[in-house]
Amino acid sequence: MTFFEATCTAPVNIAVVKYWGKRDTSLILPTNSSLSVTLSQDQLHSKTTIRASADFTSDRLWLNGIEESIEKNKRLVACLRETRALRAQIEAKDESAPKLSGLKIHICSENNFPTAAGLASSASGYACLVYTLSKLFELPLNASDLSIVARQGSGSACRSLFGGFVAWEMGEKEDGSDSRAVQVAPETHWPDLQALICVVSDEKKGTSSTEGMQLTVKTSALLQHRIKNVVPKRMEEMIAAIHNKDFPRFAELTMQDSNQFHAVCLDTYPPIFYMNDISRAIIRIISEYNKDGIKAAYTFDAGPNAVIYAPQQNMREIYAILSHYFPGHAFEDSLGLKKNDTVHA
Ligand code: 2P0
Repeated sequence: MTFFEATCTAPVNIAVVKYWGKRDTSLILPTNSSLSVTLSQDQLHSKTTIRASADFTSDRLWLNGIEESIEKNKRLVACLRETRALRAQIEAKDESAPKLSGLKIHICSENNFPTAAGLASSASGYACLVYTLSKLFELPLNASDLSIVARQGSGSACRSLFGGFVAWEMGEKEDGSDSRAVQVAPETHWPDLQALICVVSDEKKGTSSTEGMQLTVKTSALLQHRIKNVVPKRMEEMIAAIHNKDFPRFAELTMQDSNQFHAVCLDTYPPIFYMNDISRAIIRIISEYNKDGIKAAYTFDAGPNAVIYAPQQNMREIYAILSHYFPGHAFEDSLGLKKNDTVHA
């Protein structure tokens, strides 16, 4: 059997200025810009292998070893359509280029962390899918161009095309051609910053991000205030804090943005609750720890799990404090920018 094959990995990213809301649900254009930190892919990553062959009779997909339908997944279909069209342009220009755009493909993708744990599996998954397709088809696109395709798989995926500190610029155009990810600072910029993942629950979340955010767009007046009056200035301040490696300011902005994201969820009608009692206990513990000066930042996404950002020197202490309050739980391997830990609470 003759075949063409590519295998790649892509990392998880955790937002410090959150994306929540779409102005266009099919192109996945957001209502505000966002900014995230990409974690090291040494521990948390998606890995995808894609093979194209004239012997295949249909496109097929396996996620974590289980076959899933491609046709039912409009977003995956969009990523395939876009990358095949780009490949077809190459083949039209260069007679000698192998005719890959017309071949059926088989996709195998897996995460080395629990998909249901709400740890941004769609972000690393779609970033990995699009990056692997670009390698298979030898597309002459940079990471920012590819982020436009990955965004159509899952919004947050566009930020996982880069390491380090990454902004997703919302853009203004209707066709989405300026809604893309850009690197604010590389992964080498702030090695002292670490991330601790606290797994509060590995159950699948009740309200999916995709459904939840559109209910927020429809019903929340607070979201309109956030979009217009808060995020534009916060993006600028966050970028400055990152460039200056100003941890107290970075931490304050991160916690405020997490708080406002969850306030916007509460302002949705009917309200959406992502945090639970343990999440709120973690907020109280970190707030108490920061009483005499900011030494750590918490952030929560669309689920109860916490991510704690802190300078390396504080991480052992934070780990010890959280283990004290949530004893008897398994501690998993280190993860992160240089090294993070997972606390099961
Ligand atoms: C973020 N989240 O910025 C925010 C914070 C969750 C809370 O991006 O519909 O899975 O696929 O574009 O990307 C989760 O939303 O939603 C998310 P879709 P996605 O990381």
